[in-house]
Amino acid sequence: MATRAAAATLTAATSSLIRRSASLRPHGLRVPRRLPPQRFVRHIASSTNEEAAAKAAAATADTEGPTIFDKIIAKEIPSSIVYEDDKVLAFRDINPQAPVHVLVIPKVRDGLTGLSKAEPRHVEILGQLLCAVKVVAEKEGLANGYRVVINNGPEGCQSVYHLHLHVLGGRQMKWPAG
Ligand code: DGP
Repeated sequence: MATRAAAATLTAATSSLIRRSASLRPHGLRVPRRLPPQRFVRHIASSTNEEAAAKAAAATADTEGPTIFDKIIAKEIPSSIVYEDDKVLAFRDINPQAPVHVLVIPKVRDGLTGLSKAEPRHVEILGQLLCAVKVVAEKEGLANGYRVVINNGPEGCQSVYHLHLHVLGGRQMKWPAG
């Protein structure tokens, strides 16, 4: 009996809470239903191929091991170099996402498999990479603007574990980025 009374009180309290929260919502604004965890995971997994490839790469790769960029730096495989100095190399992306798509990388990785690995000792090279981006943008004639992207980790769609800045330009960018 006592249990039934307690349950009734609880139901009444819950209904009142739901009514109150509904009245707090701005008129006409529908609050999205939260996806249960499993459906949320499936939703993420079923997105783009790039996302799946990045996740697979991160799961199977030895992110500390050499990457394709080491071969590009050593000029063992060809690339279209846009800018080079003693610390930085900039070359065209093999899979361009814009009329201009250049990757700017440190010649020595020094633990910078991704931006999340940055430490105080990397401050100088990080600044040099950004300065190189500016030079690349000027060389490529991107006077009307451009975008600089760093993908970090599986959810950032990173596929090569050697820090690199994407310089994208030559078309109107959209926001928010996908
Ligand atoms: P990310 O997904 O942010 O890790 O970007 C890696 C980029 O590297 C990707 O846009 C394609 C590019 N890439 C991969 N392999 C090569 C290559 O052999 N040559 C060149 N030029 N770019 C490459």
